[in-house]
Amino acid sequence: MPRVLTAAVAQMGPVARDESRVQVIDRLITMMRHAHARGAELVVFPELALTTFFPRWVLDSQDEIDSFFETEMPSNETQPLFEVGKELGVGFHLGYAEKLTGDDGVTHYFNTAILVDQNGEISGKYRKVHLPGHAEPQPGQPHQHLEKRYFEVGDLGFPAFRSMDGVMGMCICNDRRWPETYRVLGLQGVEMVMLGYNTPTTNPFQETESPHLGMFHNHLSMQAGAYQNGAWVLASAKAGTEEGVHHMGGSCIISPTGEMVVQAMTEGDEVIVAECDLDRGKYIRETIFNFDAHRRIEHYGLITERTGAVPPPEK
Ligand code: CDT
Repeated sequence: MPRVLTAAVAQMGPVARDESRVQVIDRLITMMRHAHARGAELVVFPELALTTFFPRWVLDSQDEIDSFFETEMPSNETQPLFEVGKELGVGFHLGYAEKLTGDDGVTHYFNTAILVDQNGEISGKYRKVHLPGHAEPQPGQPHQHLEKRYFEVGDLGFPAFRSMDGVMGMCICNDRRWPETYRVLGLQGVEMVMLGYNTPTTNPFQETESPHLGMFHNHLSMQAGAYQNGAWVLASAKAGTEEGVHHMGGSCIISPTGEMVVQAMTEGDEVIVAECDLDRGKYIRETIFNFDAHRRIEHYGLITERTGAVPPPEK
């Protein structure tokens, strides 16, 4: 039985600071309906899809910070997206800021993504591990990137799980640049990796890099991750100029061969669709990247607890 999942990536244009959840959910539902009309059974929405990318600001009021977070999923405002998904038989990936209070009474804040199946049930959750930027504001910068201030490092690892007849995994934005992300999922046999991103076109903390490399590195990382683990990668940007900061588009669907199957052409709300054969990467995982047959972790050298780069001593 062929396992072909027709999947869409729904790129978003900017979300304004004063845009309500209801307005954003309306945009997502419109794109979900377009995706369904083109045969999609799954739609991938971006990182922090429900609000503007608030970590660009130093926010002092806890009430204001909390206003960007969801305390339940679905909530009154997000419920319609779950209902339309169920009615149409379309699953979806959604990134959002999550606030929860643990059994210990401590409040936690995560940059989170969920996968919702075609019955409107949450079938997987991931919390971002690689949080870029800083905890403290950086002086003299045109905008900040304070993910380390507003979020904790995710506590769920990189779980692969079964949903929609496939082995699914998720990561979020900066995670896509790290080979470990895909390999940890690949070691669990992942067949499809979904992710969202908010990537400023110019990184003020990386001024030695010419801007054209931004899109190259975006796609390079994901195409390598796809090929080296024989998995589909579906990536959804929040793009365009949001509250004065320009973010790259380039949302795409990449096959397990590492090939770019389809790519967004705009920096606005845009739906792209591909037929994803979940068995397409099987030959890769059984031949060139057959981990059991060829991976030689015991020969990779000494693995230490050190965290920084330590070059060998000079002769
Ligand atoms: N959202 C996110 O993770 N963005 C980062 C850019 C950080 S620039 C300090 C990314 O890797 O795309």
